[in-house]
Amino acid sequence: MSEGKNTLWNLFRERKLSRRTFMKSCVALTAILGLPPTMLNKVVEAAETKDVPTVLWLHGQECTGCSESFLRSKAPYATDMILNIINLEYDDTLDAAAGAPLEAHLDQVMKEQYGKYVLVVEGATALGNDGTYCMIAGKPFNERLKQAAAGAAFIIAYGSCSSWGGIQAADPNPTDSVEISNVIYGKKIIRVPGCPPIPEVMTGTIMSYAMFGELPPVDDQGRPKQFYGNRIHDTCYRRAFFDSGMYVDEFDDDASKAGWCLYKIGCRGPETYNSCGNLRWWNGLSYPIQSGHGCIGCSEPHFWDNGDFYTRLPNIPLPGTITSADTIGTIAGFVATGAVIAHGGITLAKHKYDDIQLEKKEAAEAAKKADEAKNNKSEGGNQ
Ligand code: FSX
Ligand code: SF4
Ligand code: F3S
Repeated sequence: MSEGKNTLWNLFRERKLSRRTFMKSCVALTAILGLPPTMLNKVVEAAETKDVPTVLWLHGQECTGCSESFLRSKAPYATDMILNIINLEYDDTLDAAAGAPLEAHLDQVMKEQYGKYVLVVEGATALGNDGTYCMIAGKPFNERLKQAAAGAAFIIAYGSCSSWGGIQAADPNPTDSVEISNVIYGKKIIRVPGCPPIPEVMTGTIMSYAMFGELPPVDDQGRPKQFYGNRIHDTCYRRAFFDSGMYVDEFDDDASKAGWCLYKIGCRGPETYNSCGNLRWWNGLSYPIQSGHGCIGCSEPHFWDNGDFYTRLPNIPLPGTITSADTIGTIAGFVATGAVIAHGGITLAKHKYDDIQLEKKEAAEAAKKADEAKNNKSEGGNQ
């Protein structure tokens, strides 16, 4: 593949896709690269002149939820990404081919594109019993992983399993499973953790390399800063309730129906770094907290072993105070919300909460009246 031949624009033309479709993909790419709209021209120029990257995608110990998440990405659509935007040469989960011919193809691409391809790895790798707990095409996955890593330009650990070991490395870790960085040396590994991760983060990382020859800036854990710079708690739309001491005490209680903060039923948002509150899933449709469940910290190292998912984090202080959420929650429980209702969002939720209480009271009164009427009637009938 020579420089400039296998460009995004050429691929679109070969597939008889219109300039309009090409431009729409460039707009989507500009957004996932986190660039302002004014940079669209630069993205278009790069898409017309730079070769699309060859990607090899390996699967180790995992549930394949990461691919499930990726396949539902909409900005850009996963089909666009796989068919038009990257040159996906191997993915043993998605490929129609299988067995020896597919493995031979992988060998060929690794040889021909040595030093140039992007390696995406889903899942952890097993060291126990000489790696035989995870076999791919008759060989320990661990061997295939090291072989593919040797010729990669860089590696993306896609998901918490390849990033941190994930569920199979959780106590008691019967297969001696480890994160991929434990067996790969001297290579740049970008971590895109989450169980599953947000697909646009990986797309953005690959395309930033493809378009501008640069990887995005990463934090000290190797995660793209742009996507892992904030806590879930910092972008949470329920945050005003946390700050005001308005908490759900148990699933399905009235506070839960009114959308209050989930901290007390185990939300780990205050200690978890990810972009769920901004990007969400399925084209921005939802994420765990929006569905009524606390964040379980799925992008953090060893989150399966970090304690019970439904026990609250201890002593998380409120912003600018030394008061913990527990203290203010207790106060709020008794004092209700004189100062609290100044906040517009809170006021609405308080009204909603009050409405629920009123409805309950009215229903109880109606039931009581109905009972009384029934009793009066039967007493009358007995006379
Ligand atoms: Fe792990 Fe991914 Fe969780 Fe599952 O590939 S990060 S168990 S969503 O599938 O590896
Ligand atoms: Fe949101 Fe959880 Fe923080 Fe509450 S504790 S504001 S639900 S992230
Ligand atoms: Fe995971 Fe928490 Fe986001 S559980 S999906 S990091 S809200």
